[in-house]
Amino acid sequence: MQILQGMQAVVIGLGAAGLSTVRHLLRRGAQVKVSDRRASAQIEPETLAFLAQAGVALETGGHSSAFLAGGDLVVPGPGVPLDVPVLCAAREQGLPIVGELALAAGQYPVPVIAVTGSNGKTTVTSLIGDLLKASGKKPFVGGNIGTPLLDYFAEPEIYDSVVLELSSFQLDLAGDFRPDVGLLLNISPDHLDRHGSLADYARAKQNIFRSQQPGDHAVLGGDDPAAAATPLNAGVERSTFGRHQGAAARIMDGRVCLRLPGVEAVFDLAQTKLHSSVNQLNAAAAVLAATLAGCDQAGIAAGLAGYEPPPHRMAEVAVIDGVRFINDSKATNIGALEAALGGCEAPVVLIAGGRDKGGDYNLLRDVVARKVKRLVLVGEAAALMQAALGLIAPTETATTLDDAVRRAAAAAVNGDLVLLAPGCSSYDMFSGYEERGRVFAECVRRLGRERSLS
Ligand code: UMA
Ligand code: ADP
Repeated sequence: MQILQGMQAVVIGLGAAGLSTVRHLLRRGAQVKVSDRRASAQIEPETLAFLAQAGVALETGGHSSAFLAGGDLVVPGPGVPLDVPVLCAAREQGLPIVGELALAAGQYPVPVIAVTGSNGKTTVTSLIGDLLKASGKKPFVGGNIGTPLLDYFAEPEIYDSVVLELSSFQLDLAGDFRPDVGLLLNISPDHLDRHGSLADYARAKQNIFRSQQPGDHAVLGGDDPAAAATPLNAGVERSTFGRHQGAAARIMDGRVCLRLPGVEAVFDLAQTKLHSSVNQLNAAAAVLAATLAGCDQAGIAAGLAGYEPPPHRMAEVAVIDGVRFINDSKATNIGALEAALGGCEAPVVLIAGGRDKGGDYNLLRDVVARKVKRLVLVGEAAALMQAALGLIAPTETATTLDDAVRRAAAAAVNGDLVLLAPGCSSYDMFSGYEERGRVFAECVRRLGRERSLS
């Protein structure tokens, strides 16, 4: 979507992405209005001062269709559901509704690598960023990972490449966005409360490839049937990663074996922090993408060796009386929980639950039967999970996370794992997965101190 001088844009949602969009539109010479459902007292004073100084009209306390008057386009933030009344009104008025990704489409003057999938996006995006840096490049790393993707345009001269983590919300409104290298890691049920069906959610994810042209690269998680079956445009170069035969980045015995036309290399993950079974997959995806983006073997090896995984993902918190306590608070959907359990070697006491996202917990029956010796449920989804899994493993319900940790510790013996992998969002009890992970770690450490005193 070309922004022309003097166009009037209406931004809906003044979060991190919305504010970045406002700044971008102003840089491009548009007139900008912004609407947020929060009361103005809840908006940061510096944001209010910036908007006033830049002459941006602000509507607070909700979105009215009257605020659309005079607008040429509407840009909702990624967290704004596409069926809210103000967007329905915009559609009725024939106003284009474009996302931040559509605004960025065709604008990055450097190679773009974009990563999506239900799980592993943040790990793969940050790892590709590290592999590029270790190869001497200067990537902008942003998108759903935290730094809004339009922030690139504030200082484009300092970057020679762009690495983006993209959510299904962002890809829903992708416009003509076209990555040079696009990655679809896997597809499992997530955000069905917003997308309505798995088919619609998968379609949003597959939008990452919709505008690709001959010579562009599509990297697919070949072990994941839904990702592997993604249709691509004619002439797009397809390659896969995983444990299957024929993968361009194949995992064998804890190593990534890379085979592309003119390139053969092996990267051993044993001495890196990417040795877990899910992180082996993430490493293979990142190595493949970085190679397609022109990194050499030495840079990739150095990047893998120095990589520090982001927190709250399969992180060991403590070992108490021979029981390992693992924080995987970021496992916020069923696919992540399944992958976390699938990679556990010891008997697991699983702490799960939180706010339900509309997925089917019956999909977990097989892995729970194989790996879980006891299930401790918390939060709003406890009853739904109990109904699906209560007959598969001995199950109990806890009132708080502290209660859950104590119950789990009581059920575990030397050699077991206590795993927090909720399979749900955290918003019923916490401000986000980070707070949930921090509280879990505090509860575990407190228990450790009490045990050492007794
Ligand atoms: N708002 C409205 N009306 C609505 C909904 C929200 O006015 O109907 C307002 C809220 O009052 C708030 C703002 O919109 O002021 C929140 O905006 P947002 O939900 O679009 O989120 P941002 O703060 O802009 O953060 C977004 C991403 N959030 C979502 O997609 C929900 C961040 O991903 C991302 O890091 C950031 O842009 C920078 O690119 C977070 C996320 O949870 C990590 N993503 C989901 C996930 O990973 O599962 C998709
Ligand atoms: P995302 O950004 O897609 O949420 P993260 O890298 O933050 O992905 O990891 C989120 C959760 O998914 C973690 O709990 C982690 O254990 C799990 N996970 C990470 N990589 C994968 C993968 N390749 N397949 C399945 N689950 C994964």
